Amino acid sequence: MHFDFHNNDTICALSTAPGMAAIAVLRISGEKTFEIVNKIFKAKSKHFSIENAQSHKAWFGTIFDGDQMLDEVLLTIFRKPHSYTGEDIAEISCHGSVYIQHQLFGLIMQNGARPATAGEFTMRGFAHQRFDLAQAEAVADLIASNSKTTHDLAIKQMRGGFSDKISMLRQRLVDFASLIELELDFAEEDVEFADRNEFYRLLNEIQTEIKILTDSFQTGNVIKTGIPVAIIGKPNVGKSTLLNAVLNEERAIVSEIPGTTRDVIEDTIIIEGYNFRFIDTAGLRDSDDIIENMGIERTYEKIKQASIILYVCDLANCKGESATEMLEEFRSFIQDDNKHFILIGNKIDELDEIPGHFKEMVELETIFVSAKRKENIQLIADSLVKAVKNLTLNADTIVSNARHYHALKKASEALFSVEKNFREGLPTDLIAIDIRTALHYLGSITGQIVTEELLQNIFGKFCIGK
Ligand SMILES: Nc1nc2c(ncn2[C@@H]2O[C@H](COP(=O)(O)OP(=O)(O)OP(=O)(O)O)[C@@H](O)[C@H]2O)c(=O)[nH]1
Ligand SMILES: [Mg+2]
Repeated sequence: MHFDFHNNDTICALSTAPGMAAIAVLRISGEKTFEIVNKIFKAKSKHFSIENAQSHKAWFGTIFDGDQMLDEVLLTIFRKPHSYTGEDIAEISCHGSVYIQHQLFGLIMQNGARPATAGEFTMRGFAHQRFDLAQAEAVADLIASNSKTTHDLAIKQMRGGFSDKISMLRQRLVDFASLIELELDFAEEDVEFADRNEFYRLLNEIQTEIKILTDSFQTGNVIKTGIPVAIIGKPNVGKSTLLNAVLNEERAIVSEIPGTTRDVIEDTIIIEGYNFRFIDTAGLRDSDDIIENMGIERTYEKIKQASIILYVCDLANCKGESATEMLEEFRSFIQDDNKHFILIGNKIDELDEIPGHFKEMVELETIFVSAKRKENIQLIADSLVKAVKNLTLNADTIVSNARHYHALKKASEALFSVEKNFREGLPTDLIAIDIRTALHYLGSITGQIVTEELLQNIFGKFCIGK
């Protein structure tokens, strides 16, 4: 695959999913687009001519292969530079028969186009500065998004909020770097154009911004893979029953024997558009069983990774000492500020009323349910959705792309050494190298600096036809 920005080929691909459908869309982009269309498309309207037809308008007509009519289609044209690729584009919506798709594609090839490679349309849009690299990547994320949260992330990034932020940081650094480079030009005269204190302030500000962004990566990642919700508690309290109730399927084995779940069981489910990953764990207790202990160890690992913890207790067996012990264990977990805790009082079906000591715990979010009878499960769902809204609303920009995250980390490391070297009085030319490194990494996010390898990596993952 080549990413030759100067290639003038006219490219074509099926932009809708392959296979039979009501309609299919073939997209053509490049210099010969209208010439090709002119040879195969005959508009219904007598006033239509490809030279004069208005951009961003659709035209009804017929596709001919010589004298043979292939299909009745709708042709939409976009004139450069106001198109997705920045080139002349034609989109032909034909009937979605596999035969028609195939014949039409062949016809376009015969008349001078070649098949587009994966992501080539988007790559051309990037080459013609219709959007930057982070925005192009957001297009791929948008297509891949399958829940409200991943969709929200992609839309935000596509609109460029993140790109603006990075470009702004980089521009300020560029301004400063040019002063430093100026000093290098006057090396013999030992002058300082760049005010060091102001520079430290600038470095600080940039580092703070980068830290906010890199910290948000955890949230971004969580949103992409599903918000991890760990179900924890003592053995036999009904954790697996609760998992099954939430998923609405018999996913985990349930039994009256304490220590039934030994390995971690995970499954994802979308609630109100949010992707949650539920994790059922081994009950927490002191055990002599090696396997069970391994499970308990894994449980602690999962607790660390989870964003939300559902601590389940068995209300029917939670009186006196065991209640105190349980509450202590629960309180020891909620020391962690980064997690959202919800106490689940299970097995309400076995009680006439909620025990008093739980009512006193009102400062903690507590939900009373019967996992077995699937009572009040909706309250848990509501509460989870509320918690996620808080999680995502707090951050205006969330980094969800691993490439961006690593570039930010690298930029931050370089800036760290810039400051250190400045303070230690190292020569300016050495410092300039680190500044250039930081600029390089910041620039690689939005695509101000690209390599062929990087482009290949990014666009190669796109669908063909996008
Ligand atoms: N009455 C009643 N029994 C329940 C409820 N939820 C679970 N149980 C019962 O409690 C027992 C233990 O349920 P599990 O879901 O296996 O409990 P667990 O917490 O996963 O247990 P371990 O995997 O051993 O840690 C089973 O006999 C369930 O039928 C409930 O809401 N009401
Ligand atoms: Mg279990």
